[in-house]
Amino acid sequence: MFSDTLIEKLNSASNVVALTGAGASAESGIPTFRDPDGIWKQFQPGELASMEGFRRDPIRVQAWYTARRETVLEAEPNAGHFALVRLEQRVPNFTLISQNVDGLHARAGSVCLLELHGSLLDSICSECGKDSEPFDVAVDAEQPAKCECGGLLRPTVVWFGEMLNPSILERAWSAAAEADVFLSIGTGAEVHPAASLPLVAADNGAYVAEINPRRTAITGIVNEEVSAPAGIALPAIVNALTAPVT
Ligand code: BV8
Ligand code: ZN
Repeated sequence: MFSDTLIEKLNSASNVVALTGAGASAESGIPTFRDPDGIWKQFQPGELASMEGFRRDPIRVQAWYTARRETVLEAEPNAGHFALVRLEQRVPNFTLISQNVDGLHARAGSVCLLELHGSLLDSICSECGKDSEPFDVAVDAEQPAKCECGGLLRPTVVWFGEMLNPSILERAWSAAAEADVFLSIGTGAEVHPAASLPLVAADNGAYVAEINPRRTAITGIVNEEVSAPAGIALPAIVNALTAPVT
């Protein structure tokens, strides 16, 4: 499933970075975006995960995020999430960069976590920016959920066409540039700027391993393909590491 080289590199690494995408939550029952049964197969990204789509049909977008939040709150972190927590405890400097907005890494106990695309668990007002209780909107609702100021409530995620939080992106970029080992886990590596992070790591000499049952946009540039689900590969990789030097 994986090489001795990967284990040797992880055993001797100072800086390890993991980038996760929707595939890391697949074994928790959360649909991915671009797999055959993925979310984007039913909807166009621009329709639902963009300010234009939100303005065009706020009830539809709020109902979509309400349904996704309910799915996520019923889900549990999987063995891959927990293996990343063990890896974080095992290596000197570990940074987990996630594109996922489901909060499962935090629930599993990951500490050094950069949520590049925000979180669907929280809501804010799209006009005054005030934090709000999560909205709960059904697709047949008469009215969209609004703030006291009258502004529409939205999830605290980064939509297509929106800038990522500059300081979070900066921290992710420098972690990738300093990585000795970079693990790209469960991402199709199609969404930018996240998809550039494995390339930044590779350009700076990191050993890049991809953990994904399928090939992706970056499979051609990685040092190692671990063609297995994250929930199987990650625990096996962490179990293969030598015990930390105490
Ligand atoms: C921005 C939050 C500046 C919302 C999301 C440069 C080049 C090209 C395009 C662009 C570019 N710069 C900007 C763009 C446009 C755009 C973009 O990248 N478009 C793509 C589609 C071409 N990017 C943006 O708009 C970004 N903003 O750059 O700002 C700017 C500003 C104004 C104008 C221009 C530029 C913002 C991007 C963030 C969008 N928000 N999510 C929400 O989730 O509701 S992105 C969304 O996609 C999720 O975050 C998701 O995580 C992410 C990436 O998808 P993946 O995670 O990779 O999921 P996917 O389904 O694709 O793949 C799953 C993989 O898992 C598969 O490979 C599968 O094989 C694997 N898998 C399945 N099961 C398992 C598994 N792996 C392991 N184990 C398993 N069990
Ligand atoms: Zn408001």
